[in-house]
Amino acid sequence: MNAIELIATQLDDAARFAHDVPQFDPQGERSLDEAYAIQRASIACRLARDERRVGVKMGFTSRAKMVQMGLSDVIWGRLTSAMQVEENTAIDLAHYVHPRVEPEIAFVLKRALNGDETGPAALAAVEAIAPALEIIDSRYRDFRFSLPEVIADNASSSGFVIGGWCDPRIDFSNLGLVLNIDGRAVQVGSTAALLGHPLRSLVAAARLSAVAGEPLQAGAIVMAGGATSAEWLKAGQYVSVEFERLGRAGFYVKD
Ligand code: OOG
Ligand code: MG
Repeated sequence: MNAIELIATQLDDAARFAHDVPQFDPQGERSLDEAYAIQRASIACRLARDERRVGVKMGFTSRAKMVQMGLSDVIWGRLTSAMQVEENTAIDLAHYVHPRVEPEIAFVLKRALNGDETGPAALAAVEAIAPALEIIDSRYRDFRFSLPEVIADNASSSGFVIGGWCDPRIDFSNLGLVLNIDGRAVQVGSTAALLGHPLRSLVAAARLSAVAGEPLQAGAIVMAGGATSAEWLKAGQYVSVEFERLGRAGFYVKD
């Protein structure tokens, strides 16, 4: 096993058995190519266990998230079938290290996308958009990481919840949203926080996926990135996001 496969396996084990691992590159000295190679190898372990690739998640597409985590490059990760959490079901904290939740918008494609799409061309390939929640769970101790480390760790991707799909012809450039925990508003934001327009996140997802040799296909889900800071999850909570015009998505955390 080479160094990339070794780190990939450690991160895969950490995600699978819900334990943390020490940082392997706290100063962020590894190249981003190497970091994405670790990510690819770690996702390959999941695919070998019969999970399917279902799409892509974008990270650090809003200022709120960049500031919260202290990093400013847009990153991406791979979504697999096992990460999807059905709406209004309960997750069990035993399966996570130290999860957080953040409000996102999700796209599903009806056509494949190349790496050099314009915003309008990317929009024409969108089947539907939906209110969504991402459950992020860094595998590193204390949720602390450098840029190559978070990339290697699949951009902290852990789970995603998608609400009802909506017509993408709705103007979703600046829709208000509220993240609620147990009925209390804990974060308020707008879809405009995502690179000024969530479509820019989709265009970036198409570009980065194509560069990686895995262009986005019809049916792919794209999570556009957290519009606000993330909140810690605790036992017994009910978490929901409410979007202007798009509706809501929610899930429970087991007691
Ligand atoms: C990294 C993942 C960032 C987002 O939506 O910006 C991300 C993290 O915050 O742990 O998912
Ligand atoms: Mg996110």
